[in-house]
Amino acid sequence: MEQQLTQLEQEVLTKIAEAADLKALNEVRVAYLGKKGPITDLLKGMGKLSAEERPKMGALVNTVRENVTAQLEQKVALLEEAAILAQLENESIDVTLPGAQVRIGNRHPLTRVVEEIEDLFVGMGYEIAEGPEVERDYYNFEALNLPKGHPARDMQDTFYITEELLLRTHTSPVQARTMEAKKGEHIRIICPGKVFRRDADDATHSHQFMQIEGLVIGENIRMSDLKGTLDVLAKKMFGAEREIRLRPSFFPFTEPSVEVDVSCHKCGGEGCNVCKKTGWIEILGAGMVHPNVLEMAGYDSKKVSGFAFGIGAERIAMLKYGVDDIRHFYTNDTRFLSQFHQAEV
Ligand code: FA5
Repeated sequence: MEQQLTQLEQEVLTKIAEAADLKALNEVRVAYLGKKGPITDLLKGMGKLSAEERPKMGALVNTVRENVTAQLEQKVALLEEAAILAQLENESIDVTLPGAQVRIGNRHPLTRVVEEIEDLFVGMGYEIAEGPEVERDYYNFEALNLPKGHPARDMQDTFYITEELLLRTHTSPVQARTMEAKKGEHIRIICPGKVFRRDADDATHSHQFMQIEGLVIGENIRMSDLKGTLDVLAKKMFGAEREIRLRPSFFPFTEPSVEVDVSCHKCGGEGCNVCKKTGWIEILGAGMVHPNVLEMAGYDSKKVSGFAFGIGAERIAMLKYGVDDIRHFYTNDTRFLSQFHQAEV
């Protein structure tokens, strides 16, 4: 029996040495040390031995089992280490290889225009205001002197959510909201934001676009203040040599109302394809806040006056960067957007 045991030990140790991976090693463990393995069988057969032989053989079987177990564990450790080394080898990187190019984004041209205008006005003491894009009919129209059924509403048809709730057609409702909130205090705000109209998309129109509203309310605010402010804006956005021109216009919420043109930055006023040979380019609508609008918001129109303007942000960006189609701003074409990268860095 002793000889049988020694033979068995040799056999297992060879199998352990030969096992090439953890799976094979486990199979050896199950085959030799398992409940149905030969070592267990030997232990079971001990009953047939004499009383003197039994402890001797018992000790021997245990020694063999311990030795086999120790060898197995050692081999498991070896195989695990080899597996880790192989994995490290596979995953090793050559740090001297050139890295993958990381593409750095840049601000959208509209964001740049908006931020530039915000900076300019904040520097002149204006605060930045915000208003909801889903707006009440009251603020978008009625509080701006555009009662229900007013014909001027046709110029700004929009997307209605309910009869009283709509996507705002301009940033002017923020005028009404701010006046209402400030309860008679003086105001100097600039308000950029998205607006929506039921306009057919073409090279110069989009159903969604951006406006930047300006509003100043105080004592003795005059048309000349508006003109001076817009002159600063034109020079900042298009160059120090730019002039502005005010043309009479109509908005129900301002009186008098004007359209503001800037002298063409391409031809300097001579007339070219950009200014359609007129020497001037229209950039915004503006005017003195209508007394009805002041009164509706709780201001005394005999004591205070104000001016307001609404700039089309895309219009400014198109002129400033020579973009010929407004849709470029909204199609997310990186070939278009990446052109603004150079100017950014
Ligand atoms: C207004 O929206 C007035 N709220 C502006 C205003 C504010 C006047 C304060 C007086 C006082 P208007 O509809 O003209 O005005 O639009 C202003 C600017 O928005 C236009 O000059 C134009 O640049 C831009 N705009 C208008 N419709 C579109 C459109 N569909 N797509 C792109 N830009 C547009």
